[in-house]
Amino acid sequence: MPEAQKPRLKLYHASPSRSSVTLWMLEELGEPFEIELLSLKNGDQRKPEYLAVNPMGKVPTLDDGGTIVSEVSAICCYLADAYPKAGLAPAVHDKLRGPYLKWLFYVPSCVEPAVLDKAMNRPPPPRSTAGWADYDTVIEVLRAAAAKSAPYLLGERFTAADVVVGSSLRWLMQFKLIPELPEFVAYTDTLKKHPALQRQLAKDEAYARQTSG
Ligand SMILES: N[C@@H](CCC(=O)N[C@@H](CS)C(=O)NCC(=O)O)C(=O)O
Repeated sequence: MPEAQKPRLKLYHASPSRSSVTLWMLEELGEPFEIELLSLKNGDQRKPEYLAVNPMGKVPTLDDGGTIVSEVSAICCYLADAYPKAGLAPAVHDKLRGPYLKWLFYVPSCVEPAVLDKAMNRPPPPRSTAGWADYDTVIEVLRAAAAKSAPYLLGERFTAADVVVGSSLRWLMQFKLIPELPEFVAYTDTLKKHPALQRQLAKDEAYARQTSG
């Protein structure tokens, strides 16, 4: 594609992976974007050219016209703020901004480490030292949020927080890392009706085929 016609947004992506959350986010955003597909199996994420954009050697990474952002929740937060037309983030002084940010970052800060503690059968660190609570508490907080969703975490307003929390719940239930509680199933079933999520799932299936060989 000639340089002048290239979209501003580029996602360094691997499928299936946590990067799929940001692919869904881009689909919700409705802006043109391109994908640079990495094969984790082939170790593309550890090649010098990729380490230059993300020294952690992890996907995803977003390049927005030269602004580089990594970390799933940071990318979703960035996109929602940088492209406000899509209405995926409450404004800074909106009352919903606080809970929005909390849910956006609850997944990497609390859900991931607590679920990993349990999945790896490792004793959780002492409560007062760890930045997350024990697995049961973390899951109960999520369950209560899903039970209150109407139909989204912030009520009628769909936001980037639903992209992050919803993706995490779907993925964790699929891999049996959290129980299929009726509250989680009802909430994620609502999200599955989003055409943007359906587009992400279809694209990821095709990308996974391309890089599985
Ligand atoms: N904290 C990172 C985690 C990203 C991550 O763990 N990505 C995995 C795929 S799910 C990865 O790139 N793994 C490849 C590797 O570690 O070599 C984020 O939120 O973006």
